[in-house]
Parts: sequence; structure tokens; C-alpha cells
Amino acid sequence: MVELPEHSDPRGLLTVVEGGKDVDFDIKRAYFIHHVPEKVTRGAHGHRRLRQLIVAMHGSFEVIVDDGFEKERFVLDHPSRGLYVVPMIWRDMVNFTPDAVGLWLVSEPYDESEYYRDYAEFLRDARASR
Ligand code: T46
Repeated sequence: MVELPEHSDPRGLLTVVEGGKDVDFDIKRAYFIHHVPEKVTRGAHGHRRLRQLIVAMHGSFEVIVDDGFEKERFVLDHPSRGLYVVPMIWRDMVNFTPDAVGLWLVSEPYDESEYYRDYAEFLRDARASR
């Protein structure tokens, strides 16, 4: 988990993410996930090269990360705290609250060929890479 720099004054809070400083990559793309229906799971994939910072801008959701050996579950519920996910991690996002808005800041342009969509293939490569 990454604590993001907050600037607080009587007008409220301003949280910053600067590429190459608060995350160790240049931010090439951003997307938001919102209006997720109850009990839906998103994700179910891994990335070969892509790094990303995931932030719950509003509401909350959980991210289950899996490096091919162990799984860990993180609750994202604050806009100044992000989950930094490196390559070769399978992820599922679950338990979105109805008001959840997630922000993804990522290191690569969109490229479907860079995804693992097959868990068996991911597991084979993730275990071989250790
Ligand atoms: C990730 C998780 C957390 C695009 O056209 N451009 C984009 O930049 C993205 C991210 C998606 N799309 C299209 C591809 C699909 O037709 O949007 C549709 C839904 O994408 P996907 O099924 O990959 O959505 P999630 O929530 O399963 O996964 C996304 C990201 O793809 C992925 O990188 O880590 O969020």
C-alpha cells in the first residue's frame, strides 16, 4: 500500500500522484471503474509488463492479488492510499460498494496482448519467473 502526499487546508484535501516520484513509472494511461453492480467480480487477469496504482476515489472495494504462490486481499477505501501492483500478479476486484469509483494509473498504453487471461498460463509463467 502507498500513502499518497496530501495537502490539507481549510478548503479540504488535495492528494497528488506524480509519475516518477510517488510511483516509479511514467503514467501513460488512466481509467476509472464505477457503477459496478453488487456481487460482481472484475479483473481475473494478470499483466506481463504493466505497473499500476489503484486508488478508491470514493466508496470502497477489495483487490485480491496472487503472485502464483500466495494470495493477499487489500481493502481500498481512501483516496490518499493506493495499491501498487507490479507485473506478473493475477488480480481480482470484489465487494465494490454501490458508490465506489476506482482510479487506475498505469505505466503502459492499452494492449490486450500484454494480458494473461488464462490462469493456468499465468501460473506456469509466474512460477517459472521466480
Ligand atoms: C486491470 C483491471 C484492474 C479499453 O478499451 N481500454 C482500456 O484502457 C481498458 C482498461 C479497457 N478497455 C476495454 C476492454 C474491454 O472491452 O474495456 C473493456 C473492459 O475491460 P476489462 O474487461 O479488461 O476490465 P477489467 O475491470 O476486468 O480490468 C481492468 C483493466 O483491463 C486491467 O488492466 O488491471 O481493470
